[in-house]
Amino acid sequence: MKTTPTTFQSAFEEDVYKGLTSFPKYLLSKYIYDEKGDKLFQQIMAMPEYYLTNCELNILKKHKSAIAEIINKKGGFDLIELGAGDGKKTKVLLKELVDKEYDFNYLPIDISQSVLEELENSLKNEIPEINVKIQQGTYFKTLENLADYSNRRKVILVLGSNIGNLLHENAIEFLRNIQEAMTAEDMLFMGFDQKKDPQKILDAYNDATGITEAFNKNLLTRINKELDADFNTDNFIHWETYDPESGTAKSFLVSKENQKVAINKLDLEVSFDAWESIHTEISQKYDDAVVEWLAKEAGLEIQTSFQDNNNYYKNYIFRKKM
Ligand code: AVJ
Repeated sequence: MKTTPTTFQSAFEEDVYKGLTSFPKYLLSKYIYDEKGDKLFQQIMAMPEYYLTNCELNILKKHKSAIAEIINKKGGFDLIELGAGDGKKTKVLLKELVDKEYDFNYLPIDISQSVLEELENSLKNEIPEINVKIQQGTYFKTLENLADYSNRRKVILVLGSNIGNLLHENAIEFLRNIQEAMTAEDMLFMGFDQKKDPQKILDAYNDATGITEAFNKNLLTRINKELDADFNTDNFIHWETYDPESGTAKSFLVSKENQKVAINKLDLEVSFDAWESIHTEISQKYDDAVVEWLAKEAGLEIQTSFQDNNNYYKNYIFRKKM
């Protein structure tokens, strides 16, 4: 029998080892996002089936004036965006804030420095009036240091229903971290994908063109590349489920056959039974009751919310509960 190595060279190595030696097997969805994963996610956001992007864009377009008026107060503010990405949706709001001549700085935070630099450059061209200060880092680290680089009233932006990758207990912890960085005057503006026709959700996470399949399988591709492994991605199928009771969409990779995979850098051989699964991602769907509960657990309360015409998607504004 193999013993667990006591030293790993990275969190990735340790998490892959843990996930593939557990029963049932799992991998963490955050590791999908290497350079290739980032590109595949961009493609997902452009697919017609992936309704989330357009819903949120439409909400911002339709309600930009009302949103801008709510977040502006005397004395100006810092608009801090967690996971800024290409800023396509944010730019709608930024333009509105500039048109209204509000006094604000834009502080986008992202894990990827190159994404941030691209965003900064595109803003220089498209909305040169904005005062931008990019910040590379993870959500948690930057939240801890928020006070160091923002000394004005804070409006924190988290778009894209990114919270949906977190189990409720972790979502509460994430919200609690934000709440602790907030004062009574600060606001949190956040997108939550809503419960809806289960078929609509399944189609968004299992497109016929196979982009989501490639996105999910990028976990295996990345392990092959970085950990010298020999996964044959054709030996796995992408499988999506949605439980309308819990509102949880779950992604799996399912082994089509009995097979062994060598992960040389971990000195590990992983055996798969035919039809054994690897759980890879959750994409949680919400309703008002669940969002209210998450907020309450994190010491926040909902000030107001905005939705699209179909009620597929909602953006909530939270305040710190005093
Ligand atoms: C980036 C977490 C919002 O769960 O909808 C898209 C990631 N996974 N298609 C989501 C994703 C499969 C996405 N988030």
